[in-house]
Amino acid sequence: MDATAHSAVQYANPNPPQRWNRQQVLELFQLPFNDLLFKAQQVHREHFDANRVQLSTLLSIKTGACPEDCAYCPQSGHYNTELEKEKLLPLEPILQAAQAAKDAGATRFCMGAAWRSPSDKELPQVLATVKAVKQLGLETCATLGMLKPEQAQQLAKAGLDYYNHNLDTSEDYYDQIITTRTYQDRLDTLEAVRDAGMNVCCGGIVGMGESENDRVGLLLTLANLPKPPESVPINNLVKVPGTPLEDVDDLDDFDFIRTIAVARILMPTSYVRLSAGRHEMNEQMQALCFMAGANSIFYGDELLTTENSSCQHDQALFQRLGIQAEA
Ligand code: SAM
Ligand code: DTB
Ligand code: SF4
Repeated sequence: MDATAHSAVQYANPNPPQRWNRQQVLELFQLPFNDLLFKAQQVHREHFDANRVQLSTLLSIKTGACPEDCAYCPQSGHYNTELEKEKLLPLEPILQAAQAAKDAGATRFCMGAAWRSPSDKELPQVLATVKAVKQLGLETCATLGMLKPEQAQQLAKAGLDYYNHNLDTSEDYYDQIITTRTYQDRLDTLEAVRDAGMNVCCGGIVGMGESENDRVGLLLTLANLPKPPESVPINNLVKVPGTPLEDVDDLDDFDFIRTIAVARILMPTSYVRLSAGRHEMNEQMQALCFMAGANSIFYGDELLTTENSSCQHDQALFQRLGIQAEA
């Protein structure tokens, strides 16, 4: 089928959620680059101001010694990445970081913990932290691992606006990357988050040696969730020495940009976040990602444990591109 004709029909009615099939998604990936970018930019402009980007700032509130074996992750206790481990941070330094993020222009503050799932002992401290961060006038986001439905409800009640839990890759490639939790575990957590009424932030990582078919599978699963995630982080693998993926081949830059463009087309009303890996990208590459429909970034000198493009650098880039930060 001609992908252009098909998707034109779909764009006409983005409500109720669209259902995509594998062939349609593959056809999008295989469009000539300029056609794909043009289409993505059209979809983007139907739903968003094309010159506005949302800023989220990350903080690792509990670092390292994670029992999971995610092959990309510097915080897994299974690998020696010479990371400085840290217990759950007390409220005060978290609030200071949140205030600094707000002062620098971020609208959302995302707290990450290297847990398989939050313990009953530690969750109350996180709930109090979420409440306090929200009182600063920031949107709140957390990524704490798997959640049971009751835990998701407690977080929602504390005022958590977004929960980040990524599918990371396709179901087919998944067991090459993580063995300590299943794809279904991830889908169950996403369901618990949805049922609790929070916004879902869910995406994945590319550049982990996966095939184009795996990138198709990841985006297809995301777009066909009962409701597409409000926020879709697309990470380009940050290769950390000591992790099993430290020497994996780079993904072709154009294939990364294509992944952003296809995400934009499949999930027209979602924020697509140009996420980890930005520090390793030049300005032209980032500009093409914005052209392809990315409209959110992680903003701050650090991601969780690795370097991010600096705030200063990002502000200069926005200035050069005429991009405004969402207020
Ligand atoms: N432990 C929690 C979990 O995995 O659900 C939350 C924190 S975890 C670090 C959040 C996400 O960061 C992962 O799902 C993965 O997508 C991303 N991530 C971690 N290490 C990365 C890396 N080296 N490069 C790119 N993305 C990475
Ligand atoms: C997401 O998709 N990417 C962020 C956030 N969600 C939590 C994390 C990226 C981590 C990159 C490696 C690090 O800094 O430890
Ligand atoms: Fe642990 Fe999350 Fe890293 Fe996996 S991605 S090892 S669960 S911190």
